[in-house]
Formats: sequence, structure tokens, C-alpha cells
Amino acid sequence: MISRRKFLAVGSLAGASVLSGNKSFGKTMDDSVLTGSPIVISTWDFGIAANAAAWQILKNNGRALDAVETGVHVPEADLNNQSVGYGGLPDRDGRVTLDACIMDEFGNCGSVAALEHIIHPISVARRVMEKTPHVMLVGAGALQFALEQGFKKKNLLTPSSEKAWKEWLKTAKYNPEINVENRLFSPAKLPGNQYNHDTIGMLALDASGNMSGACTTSGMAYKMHGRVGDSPIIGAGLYVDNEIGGATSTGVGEEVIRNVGSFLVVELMRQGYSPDEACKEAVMRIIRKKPETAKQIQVGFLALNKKGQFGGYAIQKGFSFAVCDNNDQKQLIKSPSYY
Ligand code: SD4
Repeated sequence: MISRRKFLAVGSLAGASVLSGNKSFGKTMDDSVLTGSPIVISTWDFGIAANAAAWQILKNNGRALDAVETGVHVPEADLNNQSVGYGGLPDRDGRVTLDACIMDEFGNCGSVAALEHIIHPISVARRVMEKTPHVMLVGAGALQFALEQGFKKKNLLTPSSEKAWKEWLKTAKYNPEINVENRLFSPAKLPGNQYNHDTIGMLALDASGNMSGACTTSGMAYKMHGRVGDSPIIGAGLYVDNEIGGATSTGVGEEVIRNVGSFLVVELMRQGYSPDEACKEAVMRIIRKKPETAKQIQVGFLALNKKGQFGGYAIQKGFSFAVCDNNDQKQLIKSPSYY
């Protein structure tokens, strides 16, 4: 068995060698990173704007849980983002169905799946966590709960997403596109192109050294009605353990669920893996189990540990993540990948 010391060394080397432009990430596992220094990281290019909203809370010594909820509200409400929340691409029946979950520093968690008509599923997930004895509500039950809680019903299918869906119906092929997330977030390009999937996963460490995470998505575009991905599933799309760190995922959710991906990443960090090495190993499990499938899909993991060290890894090139801390509020990092 490889010792913890050895893992630390591997993490350090990997961190030092992975560069994006002149930035390094997967920072070394020494003790130089200050705890008590807030940081927020999130998936894809649109994570920059989401992090900025979260940062307003973190920089004022706010709680990580409030930061992640507020942060992911940005893409959820963004009409120019056809992969999360309002404006998200629908399922194959033309219905926008949303998946989201949230987890705090005490191990509390809440989740909604296949929720329709509500702009901010992450906030419904938080209410599930805080106001019910349950972890997860789905479909009509989730909507009923949201309305009881005062959320307003809204048609989430925007004209551009409806147009894209009608175009898709001409061939009706379910063929998830690799790295569509960043293409879907293209204010200049809207409306009309066909895209398949997207998600924001966010992890934050606050000034008190506590961590929370959130994950929210409209899921894979043109999925079967009723399909639920990894994003609202605690342990798959998101996991936070305040002793160790947190992880989140993006990409084809079925493969993440099969491997309980985010939980795996956190458990690997518990064993001494650095965040980037833990993400890499989780990706490798997917690849080793289904090498032929893995060639054609994207899955990316993102992790943050309690020291504020972070890392990511993906099957395919093109996964990006945004990092915001005291030094730089707009870092965008290209993740290393297997291919
Ligand atoms: C899902 N994991 O529904 C989500 C989709 C996603 O980038 O993350 N796309 O399977």
C-alpha cells in the first residue's frame, strides 16, 4: 500500500506540473496554504460570474452555504445559459426539468430532481434540507413543496430553447456532445443551436474554515422525461465532508452515478490524495470500467480540500473551472484530461 507521505509527494509533483497559461493548480499538499482564507471554485467558464456572486458573501465572512446558494443562482437565472435553470434545454418531450442539490458543513443535505417551473431549484433543495425530514424530493412532489414554500411558478422554456428542441425533434437523436457546456454558455451566439448538457457545481470554503457545495442543472438536453442525472444525487454529483473537503462533477451523469464519483473523490482525499490526483483517479475508474463508452463522453470532477487546495480532471480536453480567492477573483483554469 502506498503511504500517505507518498501520496503527498505525488500530489505535489502533479500540482507543480499542471499549468494553464502561467497558473498552476492542484496546489501542493504542504501546509503553506492558509486555512481561514476563503475560496470558491466552480465548473465551466460561467463559474466566473457565479464565483463573483459567491465571493460577495465569502469576503464579508459569510457562510459557505449562503455563498454557494447565491453563486449558483447566477447561471440558474441566466437566459444565456441553456444548460442550467431558466433557459435550460428541455427533455425530449419539451419539458425543462431541473436537478439540484446542496450540502453544508454539518453533513446536512437537500435535493430536488425532475423539478419543473421553478427558476432556482438550488433554493428549493436548501428548503428540503432545512424544512423537511427528508433529503430528496422529486417531480410533482418537489413542485408542490416549492409552491407551498412560496416559490413562484414560471415557464422555463424560453423561445430559443424551444426552437432548439423543435430543431432537434427533426432527427430526435440522443447524442450528448462533449464539452457542450461552454458552447451552451455563449451570450453572443444565442439563439438556436443544438446543445446537450450542462451543470454548475460549486464548492466554497469560508473564513471560518467551513465548506459547503451546490450543484444545479437542467440535465442532459433531450433526455427521457423523468430521467435524473448525477447532479441531485448526494455522493454522485456533489459531496462535502467538512473534515476533508468536497467534490462535484459535470458531464454524463450516468457514469458518475455508477461510480459514486464525488464521494469517491472525497474518500480518496481522505486517504491522502491531493484534489487533482483524487479527481484523476475517479475519472480513471470510469475509463477502466467502460473504455469504449469513455472515449465518446465527457465527465469532469472538481475538488477542494480543507486547506483550500483544489484540482480537477476530466476524460476529455475542454473542461474548465473557475477559481476565486483573495489573490485573484477571476481565474479560469483548463483542466487536465485523460485524452
Ligand atoms: C447530468 N451531469 O444531468 C449532468 C449534466 C452535466 O455537463 O453535467 N452536463 O447528467
